[in-house]
Amino acid sequence: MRAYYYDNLPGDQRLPHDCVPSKPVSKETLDSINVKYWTIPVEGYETKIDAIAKERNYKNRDQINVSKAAMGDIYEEKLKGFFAEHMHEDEEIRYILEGNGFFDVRETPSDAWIRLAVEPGDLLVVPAGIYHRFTLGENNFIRALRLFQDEPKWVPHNRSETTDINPSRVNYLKTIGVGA
Ligand code: KMT
Ligand code: NI
Repeated sequence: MRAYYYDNLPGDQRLPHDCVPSKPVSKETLDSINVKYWTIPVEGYETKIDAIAKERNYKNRDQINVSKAAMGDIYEEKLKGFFAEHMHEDEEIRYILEGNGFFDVRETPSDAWIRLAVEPGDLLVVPAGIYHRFTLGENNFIRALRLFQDEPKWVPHNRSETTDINPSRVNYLKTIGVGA
């Protein structure tokens, strides 16, 4: 998984939006905002994912196929929802099986966007309370496993003054050592 600062230039969200020259983001920087990732080969992934789910106490999972063919009429609307800056109240794991895309996560306190280019085999832990968004890449397709600790609370809370004081957000800021 490549991580770099988003260029903030207008244009198609599906393009890489890498700066020129690129500004790579280190694992330490990702650690500082509590974003964890690792790579697990897709071939035979089941055993390893099962072990991680067990170790981190994840009880539920589903598969999401983001493409026009799989989603039909709700495709455009879903894509818009994914790309609106939001947070979730629970930690969630994404494991990419096919296709590709970009998760943009906010660095705090700078508020800069960090772009995570995900591809098959990438496993990403999205901490509760982090502001983020998602877009497909240019091939318009991704298939991913979504792992949830408890019941899938698949509710995105779009960033606002209300989410700034959401307990999950406040707790996230405390975890990364940034005063709310
Ligand atoms: C999110 O949290 O926005 C998503 O999980 C997007 C779709 S998963 C490929
Ligand atoms: Ni989300």
